[in-house]
Amino acid sequence: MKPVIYITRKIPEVILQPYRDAFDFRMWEKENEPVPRDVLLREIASVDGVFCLLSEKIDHEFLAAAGNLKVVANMAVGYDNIDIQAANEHGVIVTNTPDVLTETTADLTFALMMAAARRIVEASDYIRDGKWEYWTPYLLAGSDIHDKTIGIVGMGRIGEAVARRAKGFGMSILYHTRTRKEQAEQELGVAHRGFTELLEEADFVISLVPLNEQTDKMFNQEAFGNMKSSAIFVNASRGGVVDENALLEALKSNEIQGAGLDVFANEPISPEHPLTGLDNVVCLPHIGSASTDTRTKMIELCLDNLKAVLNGQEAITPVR
Ligand code: 8YV
Repeated sequence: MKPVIYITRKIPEVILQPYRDAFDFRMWEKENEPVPRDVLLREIASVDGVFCLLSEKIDHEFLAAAGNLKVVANMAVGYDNIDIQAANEHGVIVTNTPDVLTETTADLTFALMMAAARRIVEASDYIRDGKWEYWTPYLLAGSDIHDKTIGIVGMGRIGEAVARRAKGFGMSILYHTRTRKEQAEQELGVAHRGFTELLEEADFVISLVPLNEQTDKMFNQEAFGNMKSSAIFVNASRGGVVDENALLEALKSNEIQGAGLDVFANEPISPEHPLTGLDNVVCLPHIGSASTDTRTKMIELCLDNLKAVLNGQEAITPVR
């Protein structure tokens, strides 16, 4: 009997095909709709492995409902949807998808920063809305990126990849992490700062920290108050690291100049979300790693992790 894997969203058959010798798959067949919790809890009762997305909460309730479960492969580098301690207690191995998405997510982070700085979305809408009647000297004038200071909060793999891009743009690069990254300092010429100092000095503040107890709402009223009034805040990690009410107030009162947001505290957001109503904010639907190639690599890494663990080998990218 082959191990049974439950997949919580529709995955193209062409990707699953090479793994069909190894597994029996059960899948939630809808691409655009998350599996309802009661269906999920029922489905996992007799499976060996689960392939899930961030929208699935892997907690005590889930783990108790999954009798034979040995491994959960999360299709994301972040795993704040998973209670790792609970998984450990249940003897369930958890894997994530680092590395394969680093460059793609850094591309998007940089694009979001540039879009917010140069008002790309606003400018595109300007034409679509039929507003472009004549040219004026300061028409849709934004902020320069070259020669400015970028402050990266969270200097992991994606942070370093953003720093490499910033270097190419001639930016000064500051970073904040709890422990200094001396190798990155030498290789990329980045300079470490305390959180407050970074906020005070940076023209662009980029959040790339994972969400955990220490980072929960770390970008709060005080943090936005410490930023320059010309600062642009970019969040490409998790919405939970931001106090969204404080961000909204900072943007409305011009305490900061703009924001680029790929992530929100409660996703998905609707057009009624107050942050979507501001011209100085670019909002994206959590597409950091969303290139076709990278998403395929992420799916394959999940399947390879499931295969390794269920064959009795070490997981390729375990979370501990
Ligand atoms: C995921 C992400 O693609 O990797 C992460 O942590 O946030 C994204 O890259 C997305 O969350 C799908 O699960």
